[in-house]
Amino acid sequence: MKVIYTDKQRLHRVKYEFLSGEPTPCFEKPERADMVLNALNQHGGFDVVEPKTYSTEPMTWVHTQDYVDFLQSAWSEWEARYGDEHDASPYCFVSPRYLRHRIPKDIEGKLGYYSFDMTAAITKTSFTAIHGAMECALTGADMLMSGETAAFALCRPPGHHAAPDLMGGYCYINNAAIAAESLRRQGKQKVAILDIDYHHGNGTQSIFYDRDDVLFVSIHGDPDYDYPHYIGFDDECGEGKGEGFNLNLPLPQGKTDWSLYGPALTTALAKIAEFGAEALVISLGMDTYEHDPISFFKLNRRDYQQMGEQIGGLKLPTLFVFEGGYAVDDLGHNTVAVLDGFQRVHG
Ligand code: OKP
Ligand code: ZN
Repeated sequence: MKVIYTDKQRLHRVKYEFLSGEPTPCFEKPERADMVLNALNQHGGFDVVEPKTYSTEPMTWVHTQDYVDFLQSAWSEWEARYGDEHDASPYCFVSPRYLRHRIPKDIEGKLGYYSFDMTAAITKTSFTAIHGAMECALTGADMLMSGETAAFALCRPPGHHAAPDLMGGYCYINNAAIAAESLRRQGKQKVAILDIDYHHGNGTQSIFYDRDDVLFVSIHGDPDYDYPHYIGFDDECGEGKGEGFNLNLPLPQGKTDWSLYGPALTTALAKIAEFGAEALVISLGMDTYEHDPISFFKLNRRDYQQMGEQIGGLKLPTLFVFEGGYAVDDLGHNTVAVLDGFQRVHG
């Protein structure tokens, strides 16, 4: 299987996130991708290639132009005002209640306007990494169009929380959504996105919520108890034309092992088959692992192999797009277990 990766992703390294009121070293760090690359090399059979070059224009397929412009200029606006000592980060947000949704002129106001949490800070070189991650996903989509039956875009930073004009959850540009849209634009009539990250892919859901040509299915921790808290419930089914083309399968924190996860995956894959997908994009988050430091499912290495096998059983052209996963020591081998299981069945 071809793996698309660029060293540009290293240029995004945020210092801190704030957990329980304390600055904590950011869980989403460049070493995550290193661990995956190491495990892929150790396993063998994977061909790691550089992405092709794309302009920033595909970002506007799923994001607003003003948001893309903001991402590009945020650091220089921040630096002009605050210098380069701290990462650019919001402190205040536009609640949907009582406040006016107008774009502020000041950078601190803009950061809050375009964010839904405090985990997506911007550094001097973040945009280069964000752009590189999108290039990996687009290259993967192009590979499927030119006859590869599967590929893995090793993207960082991740993307599934990024909505049309919102960053958050370590995400800025929605790599999986852009890959799915690319497949649509190149002729795949129906594209399914299966999001198996521990956290609900709120950004991807929002992007495709009113569409019937891209099915979104997500298995994740129950948002009544977990991030992103305000979206990802099972009564969110799509709207307008998109009604019936969004499926959320929230599972309980703490007690979700394979005995609960396996049946949910079977339901998800049946929905994708019934939809008649011509291509599949997997938002591959590996934070469902039993030892993940910020998540609460109990999956293990064997389960990941099985997960891959079940996904491979759909026999669809499949692009894996990397999302979360923070148990760095095991992250690489777990990721390889999914891809290896997939290949055994899918070929
Ligand atoms: C990004 B991805 C809970 C803190 C949650 C944000 C998690 C972002 C996950 N106490 N922090 O989906 O893996
Ligand atoms: Zn996650």
